[in-house]
Amino acid sequence: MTLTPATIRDYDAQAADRETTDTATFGLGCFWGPDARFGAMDGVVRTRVGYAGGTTSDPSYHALGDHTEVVQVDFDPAVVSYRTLVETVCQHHPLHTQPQKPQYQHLVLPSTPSQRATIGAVLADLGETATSVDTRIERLSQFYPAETYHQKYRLRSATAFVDAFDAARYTDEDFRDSPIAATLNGYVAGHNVNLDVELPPPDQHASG
Ligand code: MHO
Repeated sequence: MTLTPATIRDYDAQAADRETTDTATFGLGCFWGPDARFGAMDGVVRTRVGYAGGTTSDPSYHALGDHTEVVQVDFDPAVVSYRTLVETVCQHHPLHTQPQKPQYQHLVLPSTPSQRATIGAVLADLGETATSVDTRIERLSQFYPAETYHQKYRLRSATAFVDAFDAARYTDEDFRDSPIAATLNGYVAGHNVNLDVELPPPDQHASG
C-alpha cells in the first residue's frame, strides 16, 4: 500500500474516535519537536500544538504573553498509557533545567486527578517529587490552538505527502486533526513509525 488520498482517508476513518481517546498536554520547548515525537508513537491518535500555562487571554505566536508552547495528544489508553507518555517526557527532557523564557519551559499539564497521581508515581520511581523537579506541574486550565502553519510543522515541508492530503481535499483543520498526518509528521522528523504504508526514506523529505 502506498500513500494515496484513499489511503489517507481510510487510515483516518479507522482511527480511534474522540470518545475512546484521552488527552495529554506537555510543554517541552519548541513545540515542533514533541509534536513529531509523540505523533510517531503507537497509540497516539491525534496531535495539535498550541499555547497554555499562562494567564493572558488569546495568546498567539507573536503575542504569547506568559504562555508556553505545548503539544496536546489524544491517545488510545488501550494502546499507550498516560504513564508511558509521562515517562517519555522524563526521558527526553531534563527535570532540573528550566529554560528562562516561559515560551519554552518544561510543563506537564494534568487535566484530571488520575493524571496528577500518575505524574507523582513516575517521579517517585525516579526518586523525585513534584517539588524536587524544576519542570512545572500544573493543572491544565485552557489550551489555545496555535496558528495553522505550526501544526504538523515537519510534515509541511514534505511536498509529496502534503500533495496527497490536498488531493484528499483535506482542509487545514482536517490536516491538523488527521491521525495519519500525526504519524507521518513523526516519520518525516526521523522517528520510527508503525505504519502499514510504503513510504520513501524520510531524509528525502526532512528539511527545516
Ligand atoms: N524560532 C525558532 C523556534 C520556533 S518554535 C515554534 C526556530 O525557528 O527554530 O518556537
